[in-house]
Amino acid sequence: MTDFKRYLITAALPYANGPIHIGHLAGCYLPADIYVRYQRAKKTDIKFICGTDEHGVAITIKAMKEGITPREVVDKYYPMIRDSFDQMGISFDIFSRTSKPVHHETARAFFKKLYDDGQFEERETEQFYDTEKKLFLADRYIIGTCPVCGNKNAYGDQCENCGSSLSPDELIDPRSALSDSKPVKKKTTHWFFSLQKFEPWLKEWINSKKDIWKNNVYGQCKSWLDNGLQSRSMTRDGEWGIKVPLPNAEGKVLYVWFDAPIGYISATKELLPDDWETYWKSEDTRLIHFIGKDNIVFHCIIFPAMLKAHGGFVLADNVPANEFLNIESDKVSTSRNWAVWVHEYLKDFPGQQDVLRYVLCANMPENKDNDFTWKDFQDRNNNELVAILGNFVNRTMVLMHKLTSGKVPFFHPELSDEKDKAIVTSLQENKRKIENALDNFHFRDALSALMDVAREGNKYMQERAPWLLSKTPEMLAAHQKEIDNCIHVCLQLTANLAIMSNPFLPFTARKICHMLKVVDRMLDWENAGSMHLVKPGYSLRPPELLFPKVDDVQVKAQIEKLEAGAANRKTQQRASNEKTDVSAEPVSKATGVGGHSRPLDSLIEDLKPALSDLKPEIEFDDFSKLDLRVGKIIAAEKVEKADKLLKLTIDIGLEKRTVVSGIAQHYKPEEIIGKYVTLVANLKPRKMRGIESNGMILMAENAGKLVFVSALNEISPGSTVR
Ligand code: B3M
Ligand code: ZN
Repeated sequence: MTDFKRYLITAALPYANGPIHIGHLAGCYLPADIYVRYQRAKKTDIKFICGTDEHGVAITIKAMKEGITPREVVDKYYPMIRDSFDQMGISFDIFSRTSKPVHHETARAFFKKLYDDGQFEERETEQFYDTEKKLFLADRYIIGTCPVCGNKNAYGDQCENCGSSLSPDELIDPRSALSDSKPVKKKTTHWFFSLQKFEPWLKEWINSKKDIWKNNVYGQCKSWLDNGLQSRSMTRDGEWGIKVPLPNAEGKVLYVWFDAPIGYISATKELLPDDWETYWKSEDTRLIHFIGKDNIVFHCIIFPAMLKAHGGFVLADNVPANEFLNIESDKVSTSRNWAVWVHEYLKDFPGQQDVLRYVLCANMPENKDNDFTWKDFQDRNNNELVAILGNFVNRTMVLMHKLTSGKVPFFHPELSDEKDKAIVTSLQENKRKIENALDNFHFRDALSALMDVAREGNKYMQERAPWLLSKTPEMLAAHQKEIDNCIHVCLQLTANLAIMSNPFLPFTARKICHMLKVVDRMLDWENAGSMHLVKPGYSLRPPELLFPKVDDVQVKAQIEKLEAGAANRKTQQRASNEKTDVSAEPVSKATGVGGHSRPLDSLIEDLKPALSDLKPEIEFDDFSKLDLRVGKIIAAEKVEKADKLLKLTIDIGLEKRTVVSGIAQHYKPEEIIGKYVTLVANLKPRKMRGIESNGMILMAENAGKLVFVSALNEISPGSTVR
């Protein structure tokens, strides 16, 4: 086995045609980040490379959909994607873009080298062409009747009804997915890379990975190789992309899957202009590609063959691809808007990045597709992060402030017993378990060993029960040394938890360091397992809350948001289908970077919620009949046997009104006292559940959640609204 001197870690380059969702995180970026943070803590020489994939049909089609240029598409999504990763703590050393000049140059030079070495065959072929959109159509964008089962909406590469794999020529009545027009056959010339030339070498190379790579990855490669490899065209017709560096190649660009993986090399060049070759061209570099399962063939067969053909580059040592993450038991689909978007999560759960990191790691689809549900999110937060990890750290800190005057107590070895020994043994065992699991890309096992450290800590504290020894000042004085020992041990465990949680929960690790008044350097992995991390006699900061509880209202709001988003998409799709009759746009196929169906879904993807239909026009007089007033809620209570209703008392200056309002599923009575509202004050009184309601408050609906319509500044109750 090679003794590696440095690591080069790549994470799949997401298409810059939409935001990132949690499927992407769980599939590829989170495992990569955990791995990299762990290696950095071990002082491994490591670079973590990523960026956006900004070429290809996925971008062109998104541009067509939005009525903007491809450049505008990538300029819109690049910062969004970059910021989502950044805020989630995905700690790339560089997050570049394939539209940068350094990449264009690198990819063109790579192509040219292969061309000069005779690796391409120039071939004229006939391809389907959309005369309306003036585009050659990729197989996936041709739709027609399946010759096998008669499904009218089969794709040019596959029928999703019967599973047959097809070629566009086999479709009956083919039509363009982009314009619905009948495509024509047109001649075009392309450059084909003879993959089959590399078949014997690939077979041997992949075979050497048999016992090292994950089964799913090795299995896919093997079946590709068993089916025999064919030449693949490495160029496309089009304007958006990297121009083919040949004199007779007007209107031709590099195939996106040719240029994208070279993006890893160009981004490294951008990061290390003088040193990138050390990383890419030394045998003792360990190259690891983190990807989602639908990118396996590109990273394990085509890119290695390209690198081999070029010569001089290292090849992937491992490609720990993950499977897909489903949401609430349903496949992620950006076209149906069935997704949890990272930028929205960050808004809805500010400061709670580690909760998402934790839940996604705990459910990581390592060997099979897995499911994310909001209920599980709540349970894992409340029952694991809050109840086990947060609770241990919090109790330790509180006890230290109460029983050892806010200082790290000394340890009195003469009172040490078996329990103290056992806790250290188990700490070190769990440390080894984490290392072993992370070294083998078993992230879930690693996380569960981390939680075992906190579990053991809670057990130790519970057995020592210092609170029982300190009921009176006399007792405290008598037992001070035992209490000191317990708190000392728990503080050392807390410091260990910071070190060991750092790869998974980097925000939490830093909060713990802050409380313990230690510098981030303590997080170096070599410190893990030590019981001498915080120094006796030092005074520490007050405890900070690590994980707030997630309540039912939040969970319900998220589920409603998901469902409302999906429903909005449906209405919109229906409306747009009626207009343009594009009844058969390709929907989801397998996904990109561990999510689902990025390029294809994006055909009909549009994240803006549909505007509901406007009501018919009214006269000003109709409007002026309304007496709208600013009011302030001064009391609120549940209405018995009516789970939707709250009885509110509203101060409108001159008087206090009783209003019954249907907001009980959105707000608890105690959280709305003092809120300013807009009241329709002259609405005819109405009895609900025996209570007379005098008016109605205005609410706006936002993705299923009701919010109060109120003036931005607090103004006196009774003010009129005009
Ligand atoms: N952009 C595919 C995807 O998002 C692609 C990955 C490129 S990695 C070099 O599915
Ligand atoms: Zn079929």
